[in-house]
Amino acid sequence: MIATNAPPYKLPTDFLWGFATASFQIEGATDADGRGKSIWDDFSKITGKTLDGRDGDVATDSYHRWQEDLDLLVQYGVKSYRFSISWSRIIPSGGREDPVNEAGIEFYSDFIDGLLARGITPFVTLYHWDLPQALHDRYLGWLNKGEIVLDFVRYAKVCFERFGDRVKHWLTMNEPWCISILGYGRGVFAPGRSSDRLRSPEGNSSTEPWIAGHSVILSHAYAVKLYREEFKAKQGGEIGITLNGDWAMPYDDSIQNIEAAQHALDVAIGWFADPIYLGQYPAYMKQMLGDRLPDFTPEELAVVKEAGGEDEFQGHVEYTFTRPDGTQLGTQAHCAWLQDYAPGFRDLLNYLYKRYRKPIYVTENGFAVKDEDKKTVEEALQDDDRVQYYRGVTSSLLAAVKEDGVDVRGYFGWSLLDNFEWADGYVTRFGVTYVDYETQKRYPKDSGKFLSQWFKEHVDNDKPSSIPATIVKV
Ligand code: PNW
Repeated sequence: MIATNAPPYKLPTDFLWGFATASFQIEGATDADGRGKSIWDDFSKITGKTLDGRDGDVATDSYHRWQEDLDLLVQYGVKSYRFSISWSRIIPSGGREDPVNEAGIEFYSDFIDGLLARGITPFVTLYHWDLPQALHDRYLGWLNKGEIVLDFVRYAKVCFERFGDRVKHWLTMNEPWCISILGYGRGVFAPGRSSDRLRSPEGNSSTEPWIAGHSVILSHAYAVKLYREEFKAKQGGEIGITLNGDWAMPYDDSIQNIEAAQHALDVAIGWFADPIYLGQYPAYMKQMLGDRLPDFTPEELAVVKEAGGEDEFQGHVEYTFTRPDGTQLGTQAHCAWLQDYAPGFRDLLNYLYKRYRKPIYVTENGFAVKDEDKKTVEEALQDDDRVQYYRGVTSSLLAAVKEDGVDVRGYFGWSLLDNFEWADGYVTRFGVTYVDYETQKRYPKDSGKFLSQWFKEHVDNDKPSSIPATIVKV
C-alpha cells in the first residue's frame, strides 16, 4: 500500500473525484458507425505534425473497449468520470441543418448508462478540440463567429436533449487558450494555422487567435443561455467551462514584477474568465492588442455576462509551474510546458476563488513522462515522479479547501489512460494506467493506486451521499 501522508482533513461526501479523458485521444474507430471526420483526423496524418508520426485512428480503442474502461474506473473506486463527446459522431457534418447520427447518440447513451449503473457520475465536455472537418472546410470553423456559434449551440442542444436526463455536469469547452493559441497562433494543433509559412500555407498569428477565442466565448455563452432557458429547470444540472493557465508569481515585490505576473495571468485564464465572470476582457489585453481584440456587441456582452451568473461553476485545469527567473522551482515533467510545483497549485486555487468567486472543479491535473525513459512495463508502472506530483497537489488541494476556504467541488486526474497526446503522438504518457499499444492491454500504475487510496482516505464517506439516486436502465 502507498502511504499518502496528507493532513487529517476530509473532503465532503459529495466531492467528485475521478479521471479525465477526451474523445479523440482515446476512442479511435474514426470510421465507425457514421462518424464524420474531425479536424484532427487529417491533421494528425500530415508528416511532422505528431512527434512519432502516428495518428488517432486507433488510439486506445476505447470506442470498442468502453466496458473495460468502465471496469477500470470501478477498480479505482472513482465517483465521477470526465469524458468528451465527439461532435462528429453526433452530427457527422457538424452544421445546424445537418442530420443527427443515431448510432453516435446510442454509443454515448449506452456509455452514460454504463457509468450510472456503476454509481459513477458523468462529467461531460462538449468540445475537446475535435471540430467537425466539414465546418472548417465550409467556413473556417472558429474563425467565423456568425456560423460557428449557431452550429455549436445546435450541437449542444442535441446533447442536452438526448443526454441531459442523465448528465448533470456539463462543460462547454476544453481550454480555449489551447484552441486559439495552439491551433491558430502557433499552428501546432489542428487546424494548424499560423503566420509561419514553413508550418502553414495560410493563417495570421497576430489576428486569428483572438478571433477564434472570441467565437469560443460566444459559443459557450449562447450554449449556457440555452441550457438555462430550456433545460436547467427540468434537468437540474450545472454548466461551466474548462480554462487552462499557468500560475505566475512576481520575481520580487517591485511594481513591475507584480504587474508582469498579473499580465501573464490576464492573457491566459483572464482572457476567457474575465469576460465570462467579470463582464469584460482584461484591460491589459485591450492595451496589448488594440483593434486586434474583437469587441462584443451590446447584445453579445449581455449574454456573455449572464453566462457567468450566480449558479454556474467554472472548471479549471490547473497546471502549476512557475519560472520567475528562468530557473525551476519544481520538477520538470517530460514535456516543456509542465513542472511539478505543488505550492503554486494552492496559490492558483486561492487566486481564482478570490478573483471570480465561483465554485471550482479541477477538471485536469497530470504529469507527463516520455515513453523512451521506461524500458519495461514494470518500470512504467512504478511512476514515482507522477506519484510525487499527485502527493503534492492533493495536499495543496486539501489545504486550499480546508485551510483557505476555497470552494473546490471536484478533482480529476489527467488521464485515466495513456493516450494520443496530440502533437506528441504516443511518446508522451500522462496516464495513471499504462496502455500497451500493441495489445491494448491496460495496467494500473502506482499513481492510479495512489489517487485511489488518497481519495478513499480523504473523502468523508460516513455521511449518506447528498447526490440523489438516479434510476437507470441497464
Ligand atoms: C491539456 N500548454 O492540454 C488537454 O486538455 C488534454 O487534452 C491534454 O492531453 C493534456 O492537457 C496534456 O497535455 C494542454 O501548452 C496542452 O500549456 C498544452 C498546454 C496546456 C494544456
